[in-house]
Amino acid sequence: MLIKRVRGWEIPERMATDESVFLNRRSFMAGAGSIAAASVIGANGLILPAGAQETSDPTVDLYPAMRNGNYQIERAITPEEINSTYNNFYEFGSHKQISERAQALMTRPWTVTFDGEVEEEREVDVDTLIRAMGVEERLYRHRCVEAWSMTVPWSGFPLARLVEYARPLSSAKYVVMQTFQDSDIASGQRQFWYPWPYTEGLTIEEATNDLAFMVTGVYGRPAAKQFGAPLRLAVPWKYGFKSIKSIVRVSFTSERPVSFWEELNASEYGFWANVNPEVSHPRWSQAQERVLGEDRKIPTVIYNGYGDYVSDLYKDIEGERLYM
Ligand SMILES: Nc1nc2c(c(=O)[nH]1)N[C@H]1C(S)=C(S)[C@@H](COP(=O)(O)O)O[C@H]1N2
Ligand SMILES: [Mo]
Repeated sequence: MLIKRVRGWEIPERMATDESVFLNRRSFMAGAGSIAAASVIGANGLILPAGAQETSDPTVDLYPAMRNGNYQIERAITPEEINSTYNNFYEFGSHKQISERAQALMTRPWTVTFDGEVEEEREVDVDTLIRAMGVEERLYRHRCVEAWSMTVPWSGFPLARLVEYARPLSSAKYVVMQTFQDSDIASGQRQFWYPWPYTEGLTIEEATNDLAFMVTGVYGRPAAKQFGAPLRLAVPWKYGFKSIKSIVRVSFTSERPVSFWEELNASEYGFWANVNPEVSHPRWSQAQERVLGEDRKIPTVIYNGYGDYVSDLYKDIEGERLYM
């Protein structure tokens, strides 16, 4: 039973029609009450179009942030209208049209807990954290394991800066992040067969690589909720599921964590999940990707084109399952 129900996950839509229709209807029924209550009323009482920002974001003055020219790319930025209405955020449903439902997420006040193998455990208000870290803009590619891709102008700060701020002990080998858990607003979390809360992890070496980025904004403004406000990860050399959204906890461990996907189906989703066109997913090829908003496919590139930044991270562990 379990196996049958989870088959709709992360398989291309054309292969998933039956399960996803079934799941959508069920989770829509479950979530309908909270959508009506919270989706479209802004903090100022105005009715907002789906995906609009609350004008009250306390960090709004930090945007648009200065673009970091080291991360330019030769690809068109995915149009915001498309990107903000085609999202993976299973907390709000196991399909792509979750943007309206995600407006139920209350992103302020928001605290982030730092714990595990750190000098001192602490809880920090997200706005205090964002101001302490500062914000810049970077253009990054994003390659979902489902073989679609996009190009996004993220704003945020290097994860390395956050690791330094957290002051991990030298025994810490991994950084583990977790998403909020609240099934009253996130109807997907009532789907009990998923191992909530969403959990992801990186080695400290990966987390302190220049490319690893904590996202606070998109398209020159604070991030809309469906993108994983107020704090999400972007690790563009890995499949998209590593880029965990709406983070409430950052822990440091000496043992490798088991992430949400790995827990669900370790034969298809592993810890490393580096993009590699030559290593197929058990159920489909990873050789090409569908460009979101464009009617074409392009070849996928090893490490999603970021090999110059990250290939050294893996040179001594080539025996591991690096590409799944
Ligand atoms: N908490 C959480 N984070 C998540 C997901 C999710 O379902 N829940 N989906 C992941 C996947 S599979 C992808 S492709 C990206 C999608 O990001 P986007 O919606 O901004 O395109 O978010 C990732 N982060
Ligand atoms: Mo994904």
